[in-house]
Amino acid sequence: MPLLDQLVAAIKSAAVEVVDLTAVLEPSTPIIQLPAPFANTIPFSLQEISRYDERGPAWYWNNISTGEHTGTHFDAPVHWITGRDRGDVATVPVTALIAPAAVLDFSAQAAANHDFLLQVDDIKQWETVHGPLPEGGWLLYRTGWDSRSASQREFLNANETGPHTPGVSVECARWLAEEAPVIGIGVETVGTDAGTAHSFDPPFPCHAALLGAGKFGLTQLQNLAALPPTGAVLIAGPLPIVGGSGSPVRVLALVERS
Ligand code: 23J
Ligand code: MN
Repeated sequence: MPLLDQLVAAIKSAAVEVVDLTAVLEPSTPIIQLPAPFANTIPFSLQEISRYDERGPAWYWNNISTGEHTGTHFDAPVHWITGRDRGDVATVPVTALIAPAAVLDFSAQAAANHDFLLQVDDIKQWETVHGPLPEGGWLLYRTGWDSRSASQREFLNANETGPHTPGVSVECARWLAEEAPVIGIGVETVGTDAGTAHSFDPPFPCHAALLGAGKFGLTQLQNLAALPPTGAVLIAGPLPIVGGSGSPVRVLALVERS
């Protein structure tokens, strides 16, 4: 049977499961909140154009308002100053949008320490068990943070000292950018950097290093718990916004069930 017929049959029989990793978009979908004096993104919303009424008797449609970085979204290299001469979200090669994924589970560590930072040694330790990170694929960083995504307050987890959400150390961000074979990192949190990363040197190292190296970010992923450590294939569909720094994205994973 041709390969694609095999794939279609496998999806139909559930030998290949399709797992949705995307948060729904609605006005309550969590968004990042940067401190003053920085400008912030808007939440998602619908503005009704017509709904089977005098404005359009047989049709319902809306305009949408959203930030590029609202909900489950894709960070393109040009999002950060280190990637300012690199690609916008419309230039991401389609081959990057269907790619293998490794899933590294640090949900226990993140539950015990909301400021947990992934280290190079954590990844190397994982590789001794599961093999190398996938060439041309994604590192998906599971922290259990998706269980908080119904509440902006729980998701951002801020107190008087700012947000407290797990992330990546400065050294690990550089290693992912310069040495790891992956095209990007996907996280469950509101951004690829830790909640406290504004105070790191450099600030927001995941954004600075990965986007500066022409790599990508995926945020606010859900259901990573349903994926195996290796073998899943990610399908990510950011909108090709010309000049865009990112886009809301539908992310699906294909998982072979034996
Ligand atoms: C702008 C400034 C800082 C950060 C972010 C955006 C994001 O996390 C994002 O969505 O890319 S940390
Ligand atoms: Mn972003």
